[in-house]
Amino acid sequence: MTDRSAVKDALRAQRIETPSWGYGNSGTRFKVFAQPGVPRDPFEKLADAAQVHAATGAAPKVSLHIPWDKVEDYAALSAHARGLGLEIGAINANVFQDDDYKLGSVTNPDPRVRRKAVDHLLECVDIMDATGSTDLKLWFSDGTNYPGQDDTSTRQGRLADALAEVYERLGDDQRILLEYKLFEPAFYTMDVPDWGTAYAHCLRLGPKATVVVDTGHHAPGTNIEFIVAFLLREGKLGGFDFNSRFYADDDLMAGAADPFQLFRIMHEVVKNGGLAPETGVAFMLDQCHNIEAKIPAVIRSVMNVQEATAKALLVDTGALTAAQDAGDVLAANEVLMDAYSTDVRPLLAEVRAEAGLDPNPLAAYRATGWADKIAAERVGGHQAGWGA
Ligand code: LRH
Ligand code: MN
Repeated sequence: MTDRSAVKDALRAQRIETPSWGYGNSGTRFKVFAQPGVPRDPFEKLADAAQVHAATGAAPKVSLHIPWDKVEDYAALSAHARGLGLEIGAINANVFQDDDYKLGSVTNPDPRVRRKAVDHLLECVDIMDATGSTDLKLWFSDGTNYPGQDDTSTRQGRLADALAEVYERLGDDQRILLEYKLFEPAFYTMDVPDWGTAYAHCLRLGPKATVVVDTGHHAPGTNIEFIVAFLLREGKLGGFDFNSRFYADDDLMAGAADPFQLFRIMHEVVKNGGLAPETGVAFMLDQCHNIEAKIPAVIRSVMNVQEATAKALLVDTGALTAAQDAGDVLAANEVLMDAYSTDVRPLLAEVRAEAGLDPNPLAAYRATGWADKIAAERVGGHQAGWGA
């Protein structure tokens, strides 16, 4: 697809969902560093997300995390979002921070704890009804630390029962986005450790259950773009949690640690029709900005996804297919590397300028003085964070 105007149309239409928790304080088990001006509530998080959308024109949706974004009136929060030109995106359930969940949430040996966990998932569907969100994102920290600690098949049965009950509750336009993770916080088994397990559960559930690929949740060296191509072909890719990492679930800015991997992923997305809105792939960021300024970090991440997408859209698919069919290994690789080696920043600057945006979103944000404004205004109160 090297038709320049079609490439620009696709880039203009791209939408990236930002995480409410990306605007709050976060860290590691060693330290959470506070920053001046950090939001104290979901309303302020949305105000910061609106700055990202104003600067990039490509981030009108914000994912929420419950209870980190718990409010009295979710309809009011949704109206506040609309007032800022935003929309509430995925609702992330949280069954990983309660003392009751030490031995698991929906897979816990104790039926009282399983009931509590499922009730929270159902509460998140109620919140989706109130905010107009269509996506229930489920990540389970459930797992074991030692061989023999619990029975894997029994836990899979408990997981399947819980998912089936939640699936039953979904409205017609609502769906489950099931996220997998290889390890952490459990270190022997995770109950949804990989794409295969997530895919199998989603197949069993039905068409409203899809898989989320968090780019930080794989063993080092995993070919993530293979998983993406496979799930797209099966119509089971619900979305991405984009971030990047050098080692484990580092949750660094998308594309920062491995821009070539992000390009390879977006190449499979483009090639398998994943950019088309009807494919329903949610392009979400899931990151933590432990030491860097949060809003510019989110803007940079949106730009990194846009750059990877632009390079993927510039792949000469005709030449690629011809070389592949001819078995010309080097020629095929060259076609892809030509696209990857293309400096797409001028093209994206052009797309932004034609949309009436500053060609440089980071400069646009700096010019607003928002960082100083919130540092001066947001004094007192309790800065938002993971509350772990
Ligand atoms: C788990 C995860 C999940 C979110 C959390 C913030 O590691 O990727 O998507 O609930 O991060
Ligand atoms: Mn994630």
